[in-house]
Amino acid sequence: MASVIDRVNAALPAASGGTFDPHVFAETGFFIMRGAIPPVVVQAWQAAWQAFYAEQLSQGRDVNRANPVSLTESLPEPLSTMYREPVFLDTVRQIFGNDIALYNHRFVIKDAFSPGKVFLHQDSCYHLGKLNKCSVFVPLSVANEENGGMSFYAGSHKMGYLGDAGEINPDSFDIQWPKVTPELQPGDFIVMNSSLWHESGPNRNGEHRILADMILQPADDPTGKELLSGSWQTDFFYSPVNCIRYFTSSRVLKIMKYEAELGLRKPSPD
Ligand SMILES: O=C(O)CCC(=O)C(=O)O
Ligand SMILES: [Fe+2]
Repeated sequence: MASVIDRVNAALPAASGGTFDPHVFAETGFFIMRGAIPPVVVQAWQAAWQAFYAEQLSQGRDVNRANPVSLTESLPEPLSTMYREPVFLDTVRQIFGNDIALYNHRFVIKDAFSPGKVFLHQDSCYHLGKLNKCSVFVPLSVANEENGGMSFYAGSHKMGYLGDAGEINPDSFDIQWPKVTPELQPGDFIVMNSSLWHESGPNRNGEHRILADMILQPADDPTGKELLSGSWQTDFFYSPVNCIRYFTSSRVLKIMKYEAELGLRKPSPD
């Protein structure tokens, strides 16, 4: 019988194209949709980004110290509602069925203020609610090896949640998942299982790498923010924001307590 790595390698050449294949996605944990967004739509998003960047970001911005690539400034229309574009929902319906909600929408960018690498990780350990989620990454620039494009460890989502949050050491496992760094053009997008291991190198050529990252999930998850397709399948909700408040004691609260005791942090959460 073929090994899981043989199956992942066999599926990889089919993980990119004009038609989404949910069986390939289940093997590889990601799928690259090529030229799938209508050009007029992408051009409107690019123009909105350029105006927003020139007016509000180019002179300096509030870089998130915990994750520099994650933009903190709030997005203007139409960038703030990109996730409503039908092609994303038509694609994700093939994974989740018809009832789909938004978990989060943000931009992850590499410009002069955040040119650095992003260490190898999976996103599931940072999410609240159910684990059945995926990211849709939408490039508004070219994204490749030279400007800090993302790499994916094909099949690694099959390992599930690894028990902690942080930088994964791929050499600590017997199994070695194939790493791919696809070049993306505006008009393409990538669907990624939130448990898939991914990373990105530094921006070496200075060409801005601009990606939207919308996280979608089935509408039965009580952390849903906005219904995007079908109907809600939950009658209660809670916020995924500032999750330390949900704990009387936790790993993060302990670190904060120890840092305060060492004089490294103000006693109250900042
Ligand atoms: O921007 C990148 O290259 C990756 C960002 C990412 O994976 C994250 O913030 O979770
Ligand atoms: Fe990530």
